Parts: sequence; structure tokens; C-alpha cells
Amino acid sequence: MANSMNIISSTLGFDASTWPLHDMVFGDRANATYAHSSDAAFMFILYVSIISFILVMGATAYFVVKYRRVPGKPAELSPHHNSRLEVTWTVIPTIVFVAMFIVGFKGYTDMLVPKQGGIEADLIAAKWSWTVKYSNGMSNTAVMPSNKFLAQPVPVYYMPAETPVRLKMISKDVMHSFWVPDFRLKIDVLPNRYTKFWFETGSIPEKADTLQFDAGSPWSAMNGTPYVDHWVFCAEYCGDLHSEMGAIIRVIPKDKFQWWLANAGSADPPDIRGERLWQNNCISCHSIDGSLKTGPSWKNIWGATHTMTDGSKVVIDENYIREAILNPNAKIVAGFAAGQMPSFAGVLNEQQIADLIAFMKSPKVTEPAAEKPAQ
Ligand code: HEC
Ligand SMILES: [Cu+2]
Repeated sequence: MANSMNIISSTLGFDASTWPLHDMVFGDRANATYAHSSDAAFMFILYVSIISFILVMGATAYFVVKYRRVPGKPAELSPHHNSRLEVTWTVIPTIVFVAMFIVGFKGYTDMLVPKQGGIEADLIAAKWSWTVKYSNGMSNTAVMPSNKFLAQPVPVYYMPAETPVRLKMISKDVMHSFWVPDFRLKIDVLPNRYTKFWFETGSIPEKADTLQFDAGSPWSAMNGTPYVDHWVFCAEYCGDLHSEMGAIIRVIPKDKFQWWLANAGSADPPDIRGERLWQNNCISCHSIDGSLKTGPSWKNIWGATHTMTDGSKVVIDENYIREAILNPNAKIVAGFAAGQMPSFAGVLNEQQIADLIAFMKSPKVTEPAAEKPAQ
């Protein structure tokens, strides 16, 4: 029994990536061990639809001509029963539909049942960012800067190639959906309940791009590492900057990933780590150049005096910032709405809060010093 199931599933778990029309429909080849089955199901259904369309329309056109009304010739009576014909048009479509079901169901179970071994990480969604936390508490160390297609920078998460990766996902606020088009998989990320996402990519192609860092950089040990990038999007409308909620999964060879995981934590100074955290988690609501977004700008925030909605004045120091991050509704800055900023308790640890404070004190945020902060 198990054996015959294996035969059925391996016959139906075919790869349709070389079929005509595949690249036109998908633009790109799928890249996760389970992903080709999703393309296969789609291509199979597409082909069945095209063939049925031609058969049905062709027969219709033929019968319209053949049985058209001819003056002087009375209409023939329609036969009302033909067992052979009726059995045929029931059995053939049933076989085709069952095949569609098996192809789809096999792909679905492959996607949902994680493979063991490999690594595990947490994925935290918030308005409007994705944060991956690796097993040792590390987050990303790279960022894709904004450009003409990208309104805000997005985090780059290194992941090992040819290794099962399991993500335990939770949302800090509303429902989001973690979508990696290259993996053909999209799973909701909910508040108050964990959902799971897993993937394993294939080997990195010979002619992949390679990482290049400046000679003096702590990352130069990773120079020449080949990588493949996969975009991550949010597929569940979650507010203003839903469309900017991106990230990149950068797949690198296993040994390089292990090096990165072991060495990345202390490579950059605190203000650089803080800047990266801002780019990942805060930039959608807080600018550093004085422009207003959902939240107040951080330009010159350190040491400034801000007025709260209840009229009290607060001098901005470490404790105020820490409270604003962990318990945002404790004090609300005048002119801004409560309940907008998600709490980062459980997302950012003490080290990361200290890194953010170091960034707020750094020249990038405090200059030009002559100007006093606008509220
Ligand atoms: C979804 C939008 C949003 C995100 C994301 C967000 N904030 Fe906020 N933040 C706000 C709003 C709105 C306020 C003003 C209301 C209040 O005080 O809670 C605010 C206020 C603050 C304040 C007080 C500012 C002042 O001028 O007194 C600090 C500090 C702060 N946020 C830090 C952060 C940090 C650090 C992050 C990222 C880890 C972050 N916020 C992410 C919306 C956001
Ligand atoms: Cu979202």
C-alpha cells in the first residue's frame, strides 16, 4: 500500500518548470524543495483547461454549422438518452479531477509538514516590519538600502542553503501574511497564536552573485560568498505601509551561515546595530530627518523636552525611550494617537534597546545640532 502510494505520488509530483508557458505564467523558477509541485498543479490545471476549451468550443462550432436550420427541412428530435456517452463524460473528468486533487494535496502536505533537522528561528511581524530571531538571539546584520523602487530599507536575513529552516511566526498587532513568491508559499501570521512556515532551498547555482565587503570591514571574511535572494512580502492588508512591508531571505552556503551565526553578534558597534534596528522596525513610523510619519521624528530627540497629551513635559532620556519602546501607551506625545505604536516587549532585548539609544545619540540623529527638535 505504502509502496503504491509512493509510486503514485512520485509520478504525480512532477516538475513542470520546463513545460511550455511555465515561464510566461510564473516569470521565474520556483526555489524550495516543495515549490515545484505548486507550479506543477497549476500547469496541469492550465493545460486541462486549454484542452477542454478547445474541445468544447470546437465541438460547439462544428455542431452549430452541422445542425443549422435549413429552410424546408424539419428539426430532428434530440435523443434523450445515451448511456455510453454519459458514462464517458462522467468517468474521464472524474479521473482528471482526482489527478488534480492528488497533485494539489501532495504539494500541500509537503508545504505544511516541516522536515526535521536544520535550524529553527522566530519570525515576528509588526506594523510594518518582519523580524527574524535566530536561536542565539541574533537578528539581521544586513539591510537592502532604499532605492527608486524601494521607499524604505528592508532587512536581509541570511539563511543556510540545502538545510530545512523552520520559522515559528507570531504577530505583535494585526494579521499579516508571510509570503515568499519564490517558495510559492504564503502563511498567515496571527496575534496570539503561533503559525509555522518551513522551507529548504536547493544548492546555490554556479554563477550566483557573491558578497563583497570593504577590506577593513568585520564582514570581509564573507567576501566571495555566493548567494541567492528571495523577496518576502506581506500578503494581508495591514494598514498604511502594508505595501512596504518587505524583507529579503539571502540564502548562503551552510558553512558560511555557521560562521555568520557564530561571529555576527559583536561585529558592529552599538550605534550601527541601532541604526539597523531602526531601519528594520521603526523607520516606517519614525524619520530621523524631521519629516513626520505615523510617529514623531527622532531628529535631535536625545535630551529634548517633549510635551505629552496630558500637558506634562518629559525630558528624553534612557528610561523614557525604554518605556516608549516596551510600553508605548504609558505616555503619548502631544499631537499623536495612542495605540499606533506596537510594543516591542519580547521583540527587542535589553541589548537592542541600548543599541537603539546609542543610535539616537549618534551624529546621524543629532545633527545638525543648531536646530532644536520640532515636535
Ligand atoms: C506603527 C508605527 C510605529 C512604529 C513601527 C514605531 N513607532 Fe514609536 N511611536 C509611534 C507613535 C504614533 C508615537 C507617538 C505616540 C506615543 O508616544 O506612543 C511613537 C513614539 C515613540 C517614542 C517617543 C518619541 C517622542 O518624541 O517622545 C519613541 C522613543 C519611540 N516611538 C520609539 C520607537 C522605536 C525604537 C521603534 C522601533 C523599534 C518604534 N518606535 C516603532 C509609532 C510607531
Ligand atoms: Cu502586514
